[in-house]
Amino acid sequence: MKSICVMGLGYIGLPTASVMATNGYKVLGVDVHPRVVDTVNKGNIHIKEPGLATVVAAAIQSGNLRASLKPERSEVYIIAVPTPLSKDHKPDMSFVRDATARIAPLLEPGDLVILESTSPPGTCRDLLIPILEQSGHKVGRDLYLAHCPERVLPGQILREFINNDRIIGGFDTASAQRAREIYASFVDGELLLTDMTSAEMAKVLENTYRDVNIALANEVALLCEKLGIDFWEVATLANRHPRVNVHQAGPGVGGHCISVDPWFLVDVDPAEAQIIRLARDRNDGMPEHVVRLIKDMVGPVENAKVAALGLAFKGNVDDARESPSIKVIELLERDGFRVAAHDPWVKDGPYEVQGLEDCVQGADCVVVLTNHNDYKFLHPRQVGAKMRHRNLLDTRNIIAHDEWREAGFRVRLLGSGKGESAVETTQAPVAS
Ligand code: SAJ
Repeated sequence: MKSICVMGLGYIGLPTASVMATNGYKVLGVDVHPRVVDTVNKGNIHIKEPGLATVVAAAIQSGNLRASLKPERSEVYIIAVPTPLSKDHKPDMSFVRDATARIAPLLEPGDLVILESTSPPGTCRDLLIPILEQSGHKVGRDLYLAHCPERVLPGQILREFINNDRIIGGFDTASAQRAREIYASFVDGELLLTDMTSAEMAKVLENTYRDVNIALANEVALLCEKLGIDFWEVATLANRHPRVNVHQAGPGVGGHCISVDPWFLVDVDPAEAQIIRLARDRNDGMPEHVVRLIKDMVGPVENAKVAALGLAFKGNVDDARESPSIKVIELLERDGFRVAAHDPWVKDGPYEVQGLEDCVQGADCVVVLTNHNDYKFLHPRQVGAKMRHRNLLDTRNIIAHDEWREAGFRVRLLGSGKGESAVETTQAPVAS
């Protein structure tokens, strides 16, 4: 099989299309946004991801990758479009439905359709098959179908794309084998074969596992604040147990995956999915807690200003989708604070960013919301010189607190009840 049509040229579709093109496949990348299609056809990229620009440029130069607004006849179709949530936390499958409907008329016997988008368990069976079979061809008899969920970490997509083990869930064994052949040509990790619905569930479970564990970390962090002890120290100690992996507390869970996928399981059966639901609520409540900590530090100051450092949902990426930072800023503004934001990565985010100096100018509190590496190297004296009051709230435990205290800052660390007289804390190992 040599020709592949990839539906969706986003964080997953674009790396997928370009890596496949550099591995000898003839790839057509399809996107509904003309700007994306133009950018890719020029060998450029519209998202920031280390190493991606080089691969896309090479793929276009090789002549194996083209982008278009419309799908064309191919032997393999890969669907890599978003699966967001609607307002009431229900899975919004409209992008998957549309992409499937657009390829259905092109299908011929022997074709393989692969769903890569993270989807609620049952999607291939209940949503894709009926649409694909409108072509007049039957899955299992004429068509092959598989769910091969992506598992890559934003910021390390290309490395993980090649190295991670990959789940291949087939409609039947023949479908799984066909899909395996495609991925075997560029994946170094193991290819794990199963059925479609198990693959869907395994992928959603991975992110739910992480969400529930982050919620546990956040909950214990709040308890530590109450007890006057330090979560980060406690987590480091607990993690010395060989079978324990306490995750990191923080301002909440963002991104397009971990804060979204658990709802797919709540949707299956809200009465059963109790722990999953509670974990979502705990993590979604963290921005409120951050605002409480800020208010506590700043006190009653006229026209108070907060400098919010970091809009991205996690360190060293340019993605502010579902970012807890945005929620913190909205809550602060709701409560009458002036807020200025800084982010060295996010350029076209949902909130305007300023240079660091303008951001901290006249501020009454600096709050570190994202664990960008840049923030580890801030100069507290330079920052402090611009501020009205020297307050620092670190929600990620990435700041050298003693240096900031020496520069005259009152420092608070989310999850630590040790307050300003805190003894040195040890950095908890990053849960990755
Ligand atoms: N976070 C914490 N504490 C932690 C770990 C993360 O508060 O201990 C926060 C982060 O700051 C961020 C959010 O959680 O706001 C999610 O970040 P992440 O790095 O854990 O995950 P994502 O959303 O970038 O990528 C995840 C990955 N899934 C897992 O690690 C199980 C990735 O492999 C998936 O491919 C991706 O979701 C996806 O697309 O599903």
